[in-house]
Amino acid sequence: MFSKVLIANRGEIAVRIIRACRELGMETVAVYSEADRQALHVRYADEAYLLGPSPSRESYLRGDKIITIAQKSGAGAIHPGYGFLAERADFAEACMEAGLAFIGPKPSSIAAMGDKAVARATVTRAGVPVVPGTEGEGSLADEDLLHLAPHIGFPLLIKATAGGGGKGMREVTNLEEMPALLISARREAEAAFGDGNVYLEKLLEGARHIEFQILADLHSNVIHLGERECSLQRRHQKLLEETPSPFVGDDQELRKRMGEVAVRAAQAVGYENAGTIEFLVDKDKNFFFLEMNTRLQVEHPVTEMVTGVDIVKEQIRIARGRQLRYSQENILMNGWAIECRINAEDPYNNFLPSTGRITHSLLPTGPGVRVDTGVYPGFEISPYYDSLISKLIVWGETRAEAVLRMRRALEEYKIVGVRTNVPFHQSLMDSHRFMGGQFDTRFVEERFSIGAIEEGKSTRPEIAAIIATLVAHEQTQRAAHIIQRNERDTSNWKWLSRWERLQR
Ligand code: MV4
Repeated sequence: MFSKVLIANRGEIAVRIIRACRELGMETVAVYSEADRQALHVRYADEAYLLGPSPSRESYLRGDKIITIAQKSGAGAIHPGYGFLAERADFAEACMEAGLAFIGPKPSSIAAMGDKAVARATVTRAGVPVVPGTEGEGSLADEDLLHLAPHIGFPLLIKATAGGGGKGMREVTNLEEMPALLISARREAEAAFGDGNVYLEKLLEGARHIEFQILADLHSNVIHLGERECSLQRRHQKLLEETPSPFVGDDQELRKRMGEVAVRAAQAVGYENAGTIEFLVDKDKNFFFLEMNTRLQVEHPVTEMVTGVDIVKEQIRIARGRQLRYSQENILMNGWAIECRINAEDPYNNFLPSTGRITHSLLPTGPGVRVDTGVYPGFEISPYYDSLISKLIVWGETRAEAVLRMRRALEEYKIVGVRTNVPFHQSLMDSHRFMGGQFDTRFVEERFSIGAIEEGKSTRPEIAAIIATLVAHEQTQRAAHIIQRNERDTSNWKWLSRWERLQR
């Protein structure tokens, strides 16, 4: 049985996994690229090995090198984190062949869920509802798809079977425009995944994106840890996640039904370890399986905050053959958690990635605040990887308390040297619709404008009124004084000069 884990990842998630290993008394091995010589995960691990040049293809995607390093260092297991090699069935297989435990699901589960058409067919057989669309696992020619489309009805979506994350997805409003869209969808899918296969689904408009966290051990025990609301996205990148979903709210009956269906979907592929079932939920609370993510997810901390389960430690215990420490009845959701993804990008310039050295930073702390970060002052943000630099997670007894706590934490958070999307999140916290929990997957792109709120310093009294309403609605006086919130300058530059004066 392994007691040393190689973490095949970087950034905040590598640090998160190292922490879980440390708490379990396990040794850790980091791997890093040239751009990451000074990275936090390298400093936190017991040992660290250089993989190669900065581009992912030559470093974090080099499964062969990673397996060799694991063997050389005496690690008995590999945790892939998310992204990179996490959902590559061939890598999971290669680990097993090399005598290493892959801390994740079986290769066959990854493969079955990785092909979205196979996943649809597999869960359908298990009685899980899917969005109406093409059936079966085989690839369909354009001719067949054009014939099936009117039976499914418009508007519909062309989706890549190898896809996920919206790549190769096209909205089709009528049959006439469909041939051209099929060509461009296939071309995009071929370029992104080396597989131009597509399928069709009816477009669900105004739906919410709600996912369930699954844990499954090697002894056929499968449970869910409740849902996460993930509708706030921009270009298929999630920006904020929360649990419970304001849409599910206190409808325990809906949560129970969705949770049971999520468990059934996981069981359909003999799932082991941590995974996530994504659903689309329409305004009438009809829900449909969308896809399964066969990995630990970025947003797992919100679930940890309300359930008290350390998902990463549970993943490691599962891989060691232990029984789940919880049964479904033991899982209770307490309070509310929200996560803001802090990205090094400019929200005032089309979210353009921002690179450079972080010269100063001050992290929010205090009651109910958690920051999972992969950076520190002095670290240089390179252009090679995604722009996520940290995750700000807050917990509150109620949604109102969590929102107010997030506003407070965002105000405390100071990052100097790169631009971040902190102002975007601050605007979001000021938005009526967010406060009211009234948003769907189109909200950020179609209805939300950071500029509108930025100009509107005069909206403060209005915001105060919303908070007051929210607080009154939850029948608590707790945070009532916040409505007299000062007009404070939150500019990082002012803060920096103040900080520098104090240093002298
Ligand atoms: C959908 C959908 C509506 N109807 N499928 C987006 C990425 C991938 N995980 C699946 N996604 C969606 N699939 C049907 N049949 C809505 C989404 C979707 C979405 C679509 C456009 C813009 C933003 C979105 C955010 C979340 C989900």
